[in-house]
Amino acid sequence: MEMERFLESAARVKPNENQLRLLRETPFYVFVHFSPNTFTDLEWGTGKEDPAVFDPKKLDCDQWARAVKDAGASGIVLTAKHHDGFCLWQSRYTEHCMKNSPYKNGRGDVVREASDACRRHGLKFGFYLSPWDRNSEYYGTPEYNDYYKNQLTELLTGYGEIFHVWFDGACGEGPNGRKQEYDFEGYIELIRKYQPKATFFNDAGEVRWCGNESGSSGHSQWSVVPKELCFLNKEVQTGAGPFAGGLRGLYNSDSDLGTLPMILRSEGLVFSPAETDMSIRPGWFWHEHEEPKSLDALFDTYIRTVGGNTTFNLNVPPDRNGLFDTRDVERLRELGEKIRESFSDDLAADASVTVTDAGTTHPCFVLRLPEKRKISYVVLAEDIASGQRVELFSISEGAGIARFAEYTGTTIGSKKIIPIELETDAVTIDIRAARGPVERLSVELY
Ligand code: FUL
Repeated sequence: MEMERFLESAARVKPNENQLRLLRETPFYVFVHFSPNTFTDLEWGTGKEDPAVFDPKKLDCDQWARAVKDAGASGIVLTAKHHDGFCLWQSRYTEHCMKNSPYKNGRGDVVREASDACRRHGLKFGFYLSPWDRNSEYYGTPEYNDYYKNQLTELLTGYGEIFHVWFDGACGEGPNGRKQEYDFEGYIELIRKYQPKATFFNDAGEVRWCGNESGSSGHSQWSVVPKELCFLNKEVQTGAGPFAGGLRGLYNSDSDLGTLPMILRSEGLVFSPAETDMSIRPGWFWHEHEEPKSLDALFDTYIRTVGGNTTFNLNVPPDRNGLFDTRDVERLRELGEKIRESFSDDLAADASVTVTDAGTTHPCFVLRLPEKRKISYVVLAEDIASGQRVELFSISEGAGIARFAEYTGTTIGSKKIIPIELETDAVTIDIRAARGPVERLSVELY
């Protein structure tokens, strides 16, 4: 009985409005890594760079925005400050910022230009503000948290609506050799106060890291995970599992996060969807001799991430002129085209659907098409607003569950894209197990 009650509550762990908006409206966005590193050819700046090195002579954030739209993405997350501590805006709290860059004679503000361009092009805008700061003299002391909060407040209050705040968990040494204890809870309070519609990303956040930077999303990707993992997410929605107590050393790279054996041992569950971050190039920053990944690699990552119950944050770094590299712009255009082409003609729109065992934990959906068609993708989506439930499902060809399934899967969540090769006039989706009744399942066929 205890088990049943726990599963019932696990089936009802829901996203908050901001998480739901992110999953539904902005599942694909573009990270923009831009800092003195772009000019010094580094990935991690030392913090000792002369601000004068940052001089993007042809900065054009509209060019970024157009390329992002062409890719089919719907937002930008800009590195307002990376680990080197240089601020891409006119911060009142440091001289290590645009005030001392030759760009626009020290009056430039890249955050302003990027956020304005996003608005002009109907994109959402968010920012990355590195807690690790290799420049600030305060780093490693309690004053640093005030310094960080002041900067966070500048960004949260000066640039219109923010959709996503990216808190890098990296915590290295500052200029004085000390490490910092970050006051994440205080930072999060500021987001809630000034941008109540924004989500925040962190290893342990409201949106959590998928655990790698190579674009792989887990086999069983759950948005419902133990609070022990996402401890900065305070919206705990269940009591402890029936076998609580034994979970140790969870990390985002674990492949079994949120699975049944794990949640039964948790102290409580939170809704924290994963974000997959990956760069279009080997580095996060622009380096002349690096090339963008192939179209196939990017499209495949899109399928596995947006179509694997995670959001996709694809990094595209501007060059020294402040422009996206033409090679990357071309790749983004190709990617957008391929996504649009692959998912433009939903064959399920003309299908007649019958459901058996509707509203139970094991419904079966049969889609009959007017004629035989080639199917390359099955796209499934749970009604994520009411929780994530499906634990096992199969897809078979024909009307009715076949002995040999064409595909068997575990989780679905907000979107599951399944590449498949079928030529048929009927497809059966059988939900084999779920944590609670599956009232609705969206099925698209391409
Ligand atoms: C990491 C950083 O150290 C990298 O430079 C990059 O910003 C990546 C997105 O996050 O933690």
